Amino acid sequence: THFRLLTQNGHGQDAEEDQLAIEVLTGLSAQPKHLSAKYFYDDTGSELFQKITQHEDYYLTAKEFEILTRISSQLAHLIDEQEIDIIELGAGDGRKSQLIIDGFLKNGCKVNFYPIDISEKAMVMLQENIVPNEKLAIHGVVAEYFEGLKLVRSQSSNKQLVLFLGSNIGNFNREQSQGFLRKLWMSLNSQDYILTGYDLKKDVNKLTAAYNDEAGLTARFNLNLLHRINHELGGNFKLDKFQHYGIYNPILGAMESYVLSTEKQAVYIKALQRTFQFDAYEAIHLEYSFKFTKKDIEDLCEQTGFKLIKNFTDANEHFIDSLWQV
Ligand code: AVI
Repeated sequence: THFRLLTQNGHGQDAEEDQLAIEVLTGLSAQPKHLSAKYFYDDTGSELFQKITQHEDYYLTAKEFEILTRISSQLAHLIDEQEIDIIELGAGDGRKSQLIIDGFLKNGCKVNFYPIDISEKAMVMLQENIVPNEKLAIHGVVAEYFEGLKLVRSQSSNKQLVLFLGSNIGNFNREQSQGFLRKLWMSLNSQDYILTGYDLKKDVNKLTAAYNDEAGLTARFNLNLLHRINHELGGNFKLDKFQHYGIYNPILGAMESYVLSTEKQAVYIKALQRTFQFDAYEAIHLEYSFKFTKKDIEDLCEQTGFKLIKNFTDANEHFIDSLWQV
């Protein structure tokens, strides 16, 4: 197996730090305060997230594993090709990708695997987890989703299967996910496929536990964003004076993550040359994790131009991987 790392010109560490600075300035000046979950995934954040996915309380990953294990050969028969590009958006550690790749390899299909992830750390973990095979070529892309997709599509003309797993789509609000899927539909060729993972609406206690795991990994994961700001922008957040708070909003149908300032305090951020005031128990909103019904998924498909081929679910119907075609 050859592993090739694709990166783009002009997109480096500096640009990313500027982006983070702008985001922090905007978000901490706003009322209510917010920061984007996109910035969770520095090296520490990516490692913490990987640990979350292996924790029992965070059932999403295990359920999707169950689904992908069951359907991997079925998928390869449904998409019966000699050669295919599998493009994964937010590939993470590659353990799920492997299941799908194996189905195609067993079916005699040559696979070009293009994992796209904003975390270089994720790409390294992935490289360690994917088993080499002579019919498999891997081209890792460290980039944001559409930047990466554009880069990949400029290099190939095979039938494409885009993977967007793990309920990554849940981190968009309803409008953003529509926009995202429409953009995806526009950038693919007729007959290409996408397989998207959706976490389903369910018992609130189950949902709440998944975002407040016993081991405190989710708390560390969220607080790590403050640590990242300290580290990269010269902030002086005291992490022990902030508290993680994860709660389900049944009107939105989303888990919401916050960090709360446990006392009145000021935080200085050197790169911004600014001090931000926090009231006691003031919140910074960090993340939405939207949850779906089957109907939500069907509507989303209809609204974004795709054709729904099949919904695959686990035995407890906690999660759906939905296969759509352009
Ligand atoms: C990556 N994403 C789908 C995760 C989620 O469930 O929203 C991120 C996460 N946040 C807290 N735990 C996991």
